[in-house]
Amino acid sequence: MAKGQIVAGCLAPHPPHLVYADNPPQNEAYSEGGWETLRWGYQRLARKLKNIDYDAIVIFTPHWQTYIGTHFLGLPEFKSKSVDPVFPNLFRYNYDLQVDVELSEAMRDAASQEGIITKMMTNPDFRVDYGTITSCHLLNPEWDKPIVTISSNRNTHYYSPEVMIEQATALGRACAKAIEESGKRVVLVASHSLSHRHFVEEAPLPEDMSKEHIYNHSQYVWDMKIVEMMRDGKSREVIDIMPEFTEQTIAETEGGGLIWMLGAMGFPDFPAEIYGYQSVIGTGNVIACWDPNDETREYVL
Ligand code: 2X7
Ligand code: FE2
Repeated sequence: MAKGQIVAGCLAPHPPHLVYADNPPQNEAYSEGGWETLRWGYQRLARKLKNIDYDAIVIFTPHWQTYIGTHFLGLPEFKSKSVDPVFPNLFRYNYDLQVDVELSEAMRDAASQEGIITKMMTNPDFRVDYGTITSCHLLNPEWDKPIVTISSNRNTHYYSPEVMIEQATALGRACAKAIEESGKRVVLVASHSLSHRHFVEEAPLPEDMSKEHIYNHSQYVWDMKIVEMMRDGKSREVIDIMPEFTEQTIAETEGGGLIWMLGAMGFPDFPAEIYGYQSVIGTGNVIACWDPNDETREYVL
């Protein structure tokens, strides 16, 4: 059997506003559009993924928060309605998704061997979080690949950003080992924004783009610094400054997704493809992809 491999790693932000703006049949809310820079960037990345041969998407989300250990989806199908607790007016999404349980269990076993506390989610009534749904919907609107969701255990808050870096790197290493042994070709997804200060009052029309802008200039400068390092292939340096970045901009990197993904990919030193940057209710969001294949890696933006 050929060794399995990670065929792409995506940083895929999940503001539910992007699904709302797209008006897919699964979502109950109706919009007049909005946030096109991010949505068009997602469409371009989705087209790229269509041309890659892969078996499953493995996604790490900060909106499935587990305080004791790391949990993995553990049933072949989850079907329900995902409602954003903060934006139920925008996101009430009916999903019916397939899970690669074999891969999920293999990653869980490998993580356990690294000393990480783990658990499989086998409650059929479990509601999959909106982070998973939003990023997966935008990367693969056809939902024609099985997924695995990995929860975020709250090391940054429970201990410190440094402990999160250690633990999420170990988890990434374990997942990479399991993927290699599985013989499968896998797309990794870190589902989160960058800077995360945001407005607390919604515009009367949420998609009114005359009201959308970054929350403050300093978090924009921080985001641009991170994006520049990604473009320059400095993924280790991104991790090195992450504790300070996370503290200064209350960044959603605190959940560990980007650390996990870059760790699984061995902290790539090739440039990330950048597909777009835009604010959503003041948060900073970049869509990026690390393509380990020198022949298909592109200079997108
Ligand atoms: O979860 C989110 C997010 N990360 C960013 C912006 C808006 C809403 O929800
Ligand atoms: Fe979020």
